[in-house]
Order: sequence, then structure tokens, then C-alpha cells
Amino acid sequence: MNVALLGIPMDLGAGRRGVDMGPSALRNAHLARALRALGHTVTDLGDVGVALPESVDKLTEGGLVFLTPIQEACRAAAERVAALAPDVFPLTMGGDHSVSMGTVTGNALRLAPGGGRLGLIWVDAHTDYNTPDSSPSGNIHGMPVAHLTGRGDTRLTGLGGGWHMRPEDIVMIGIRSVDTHERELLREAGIKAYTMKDVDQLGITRIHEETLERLSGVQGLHVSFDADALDPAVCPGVGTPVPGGLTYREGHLLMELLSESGRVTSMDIVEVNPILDTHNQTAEAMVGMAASLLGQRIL
Ligand code: NNH
Ligand code: MN
Ligand code: MN
Ligand code: MN
Repeated sequence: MNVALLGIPMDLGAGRRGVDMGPSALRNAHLARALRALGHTVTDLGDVGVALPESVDKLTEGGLVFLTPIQEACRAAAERVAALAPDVFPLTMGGDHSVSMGTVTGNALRLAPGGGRLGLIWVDAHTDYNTPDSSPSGNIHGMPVAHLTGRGDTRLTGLGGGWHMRPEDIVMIGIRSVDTHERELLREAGIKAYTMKDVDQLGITRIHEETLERLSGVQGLHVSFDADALDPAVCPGVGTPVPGGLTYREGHLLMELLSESGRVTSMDIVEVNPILDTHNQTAEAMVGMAASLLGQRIL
């Protein structure tokens, strides 16, 4: 496969600094080499330009922290991804999770003019379904899924022209932290979310089967993998660690099964924060996840 790496070194959507160094940490953990070893052709497209927080004068607009520079970076990411050939597998590297508003939009636009029917597997401790009104923090990395479905500030819901995600084409896995009002919004929207309780009770195999069954009608499938979905013992280098996450094997098993399905067409790795990490352990773990999704097998 032709894999294109694209970094979006942005920490403007998170409550703390450091995830802007995520793409460097992943490159340092030999992401390209790991994928080439699997037989893929890997092209590193470099990074999308992102404004420095120190050079932005208007910090908060309508309750949204760093709205303008985040909108600009997401638009640039969407354009870069949308321009890639249909047979290329974009592996986009955050950055905080707000980058996915751009990458998911770009991947939908790649499917059809005006945006096709993309399925979204959101692997995360959090549901990221806050709107500007429901958000307790104003941090946009807690809001990307809501905006992708067309809820929230028009400057972020408009990234794909008129295109939006269908809530029924979204499945979340690894969930264990949801804000009060966010929970109501999520229920209203009818988005399927597998909590850690579901992971414990059903297991990854059953969740994988149900997920692909639910997403059987989509044209492409995007995996958006937030490093905080994995347990903090596996990925300590994240801004908002939550105990009780996916084990190393649960993460790999999910990626291995998705890989075997042959249906995944793009991936994000987000929220890797080298400042909070030990010896780049989090980036190394996420390189492992990408390798499993892209065909690495034990035997
Ligand atoms: N739910 C919180 C918020 O909206 C935290 C979100 N943090 C994340 N999401 N890391 O994945 O501010
Ligand atoms: Mn997230
Ligand atoms: Mn998260
Ligand atoms: Mn478990």
C-alpha cells in the first residue's frame, strides 16, 4: 500500500502544551521504518502549518479557545488529505484531537465530490462530543465529533462545505470519561459508544464484529486513535489520562482485526504528548498500533 504520513503539530485545542510535538515523537519512534518493514511504500509529506499560540492575539471566540488558528489548520489538513489519490492510505499525526475535524473531512471529500459516506471508528477514553455550550473547558479537542456531525460553531462545522458525518456511521471504543451535558447530546444523536465496561463484558472480538456490521454500508473507514484510549500504564504521555483503559493487547487486537477486515482506508494518531511521556514510550506504543492496523502479524 502507499501510505502518506502528514503531521499536524497543533496543541491549540488541548488544555496544556506539548502535543504539538506528537508528529516528531512518532517520527522519532520510527513510524516510517516500521511501515516500510511491512512492505508499504511510505511518503512523509511533512507537516501542515499551524500558528504558534504566542503569536495569536484573539485567544477565545464564542467560548472556543483558539478558534481561528484551529479552523485554519483543520482546513489546511482537510485540503492536503482530500488531494491524495484514492489508493493512498493517509496516516495523519496530531496534534490534539481537534485535528481530526480536518483529517476526517479530508478523507470524506476524497471518497466523492462534496463528500462521501465515511465510517468513523473513534478510539478514545473520551467521546469528544461537546459543543461550545456543553464544554466545561472551551478546549476544542473535546468537541471534534460534535462538529463533524454538524453541531457547534459554524466556522468548524463548515470545513467540508455542506458535508457532515452521519451519527449512525460513528462507533466509539474505549470510552470512560464523558461530561454531564455531553452524555445527553450523545444519547440524542444516537452515536454508538462502547465503554470500558462493554470492553470488559463483550471483549474486543465481539465489539469489532458489531462495529463492522454497523458500518457495513460506508464507502471508506477511518480510525481516529487517541493515545489516551490505551491505559496510562501503556501510554503515560497524554494530557488527560484516565485510569482503566484498553490494555496493550486489547489495542493491538482491535487493530489486528480491523487490519484483517481489509476495510480501513485511513488513520489518525493523536494526543501523543512527549513532554508528559517517559522515554517516548507513548509514541512507540502508537507506532505499534499503526503497524498492527497496517498488517503486522505475530506469526
Ligand atoms: N471532555 C473534556 C473536554 O471536553 C476532555 C476532553 N479531552 C480529551 N479528549 N483528551 O479526547 O474538555
Ligand atoms: Mn480525543
Ligand atoms: Mn481522549
Ligand atoms: Mn480489560
